[in-house]
Amino acid sequence: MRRAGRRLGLAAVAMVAMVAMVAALSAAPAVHAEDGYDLWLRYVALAPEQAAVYRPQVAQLVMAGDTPTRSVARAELLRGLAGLLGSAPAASDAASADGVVIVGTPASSPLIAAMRLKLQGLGREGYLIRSVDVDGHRATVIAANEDVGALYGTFHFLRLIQTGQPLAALDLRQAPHVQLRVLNHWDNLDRHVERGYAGESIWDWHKLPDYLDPRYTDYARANASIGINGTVLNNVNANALSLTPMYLEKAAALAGVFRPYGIRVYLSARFSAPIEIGGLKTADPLDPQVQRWWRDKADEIYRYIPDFGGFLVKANSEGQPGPQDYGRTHADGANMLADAVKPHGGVVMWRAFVYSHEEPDDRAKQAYSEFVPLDGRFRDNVIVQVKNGAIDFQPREPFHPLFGAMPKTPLMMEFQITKEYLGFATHLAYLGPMYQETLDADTQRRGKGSTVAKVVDGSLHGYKLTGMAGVANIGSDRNWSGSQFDQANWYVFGRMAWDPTLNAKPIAEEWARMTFSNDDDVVKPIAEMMMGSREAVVDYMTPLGLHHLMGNGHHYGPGPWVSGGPRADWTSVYYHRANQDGIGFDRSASGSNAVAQYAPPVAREFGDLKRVPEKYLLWFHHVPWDYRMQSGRPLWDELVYRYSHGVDTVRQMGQTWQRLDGRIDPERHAQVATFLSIQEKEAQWWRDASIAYFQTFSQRPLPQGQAPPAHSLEYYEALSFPFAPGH
Ligand code: GCW
Repeated sequence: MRRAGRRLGLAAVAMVAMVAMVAALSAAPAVHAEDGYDLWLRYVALAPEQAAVYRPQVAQLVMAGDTPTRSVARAELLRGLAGLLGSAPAASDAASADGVVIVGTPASSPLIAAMRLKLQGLGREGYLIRSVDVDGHRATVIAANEDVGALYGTFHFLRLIQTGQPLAALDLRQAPHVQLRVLNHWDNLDRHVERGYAGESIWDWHKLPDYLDPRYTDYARANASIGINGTVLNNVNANALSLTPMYLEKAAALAGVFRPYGIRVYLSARFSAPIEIGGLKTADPLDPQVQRWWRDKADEIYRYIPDFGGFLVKANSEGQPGPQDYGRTHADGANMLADAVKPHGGVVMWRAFVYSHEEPDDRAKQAYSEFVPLDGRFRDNVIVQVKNGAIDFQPREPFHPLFGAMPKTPLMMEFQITKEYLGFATHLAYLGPMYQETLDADTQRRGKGSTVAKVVDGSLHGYKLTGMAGVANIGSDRNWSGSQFDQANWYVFGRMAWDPTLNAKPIAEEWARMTFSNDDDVVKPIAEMMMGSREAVVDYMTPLGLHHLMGNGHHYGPGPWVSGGPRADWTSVYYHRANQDGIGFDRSASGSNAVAQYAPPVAREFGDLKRVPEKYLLWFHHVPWDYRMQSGRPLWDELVYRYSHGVDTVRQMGQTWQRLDGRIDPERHAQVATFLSIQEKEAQWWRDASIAYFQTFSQRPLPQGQAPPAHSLEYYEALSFPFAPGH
């Protein structure tokens, strides 16, 4: 008896434990480790009062799920609503009660067809979301011309609920302002990610095409949720093997996963591939055999991937092969590839990040000098991809002078999402303000208001092709981007690619709501932190227009002393030009005259020491150490003040975050807190090392109250990081 009783007792205990476990598991938010994997698509339960408001508004779903895209949209809607509201709507064929959600296209939904909605002007990808009355029942319709529009509308609708917005009187119309909204993965076939700080490449080439990691689907969901419709799978420093059948089969498998989500696959093409994998003697773009090879290659690729997007090319830049190797122009090279993909509807994204073998008097001038003479000489399926600034993704650069300067050649934006120059994955730097600063910049090429955004969306010059690329910060880390907050940079890139006139702040807020909490007293401080964060990085790394002062090669940490090596324009001293007299790169008429590459009114402003915005001061001018700044301080003092201000801001960010303890799940809170302390340490390092170095030129004391660097200049110079990531 006793023994039996004891057994029974044990069994009972086990049973209770199991019941408890099952209960815990079904109360998903409580046990679900918040490691960041779910991104902004967490769909955790809303507050009961809030859910109670929404539930009757989404009681029924009328949506045919009979195409791959509609089926993923439907699954997403059910998943999202079930998570947010605790129950998914009932499927229905007709609007038989209040609270119906109707999703689809006129072709797929008789109800939508009967509504005769104004879908003109929405294109393939646009949608509308509207509160309507159907047979006397209150309903919400998400309608589009094509399935992919309905998918985007579905994500938008979910976002409304995720961020707690009312559904009662909706009247939204959305269509993307930009056609190609693409991620550029700098991922190598060995899974190393160039400038990647989030683990290895998410593409597990070795296991493809057979094993399709579920992560690929989540990647597609996340991208579709923000309107990204293209992905370049491989590094622009390309390996020709990506174009061989073995790898095309793998790329095709990925394309198959992405297709329902409206995402096309593109590949970076190595210009010398005809030699390396084609056995030809040359890659000369005017050679008929080479042209034939690329045409055949394109035909082959389209047999694997019928909706292949096209090629991205880095040519004659940083040692990459290109048409100039054969005395041909960038247009010759781009056009040859464009002709190869043209019959299939493909495009060529040809990068303008070039620099020649000969060292220029000013690297900032190169892209403009090489490309402007080619304006109008590219095929209509070529788009030239231009980095936001003329040097290289620095924490702050003035807008690239090419924007607005090629009216007859579509130009697309290239932003860097991965933070190669803004503290890798540990520094919190929300890039929304940086993207917005560039997009809002006025090229003045067609009078005032000729913003970069209007170049990019094609409206300034009537471009037929438009695009925006972001160098991805995605890797195999559970949190995708190497840190929680770097997810926001992926997010804001997608949102601004969809609409380059959006503001960074509301995007930060909506991201924070979906990612962390819907409580205003959590969202507000987070968004404030985010909004100030990039300026803080500028301050502690490269204030007042300084640039390219990072560690050599790996680009980790400060290296204003970097000199020597193969090319002067890979050093820091080339860019800051500090000496006893002052600091800064004279790009005015008395110097390299790079300002002349801007439209005259902009050139006059940037070229004039009195008018140039102080944030670009040392980008355009060499300025004496005692130059009087707007603050009244001499330049040297202002510089020191800026460095310190950057560090102080990071410290405050840390304090703000500490105050949110208990308001955010412990796992993510702790990780962010630790990263902020790393950032503070490294911000201090940047400040101290930079001040120690520049003081050897300024020969001036630190302003009152400013702490001296913790170590000697020799100490900072001796630090070495042979294994810094992403190199
Ligand atoms: O910023 C530099 C990077 C390189 C990169 C290059 C480019 C892919 O340091 O790693 O190469 O730009 O944009 O081509």
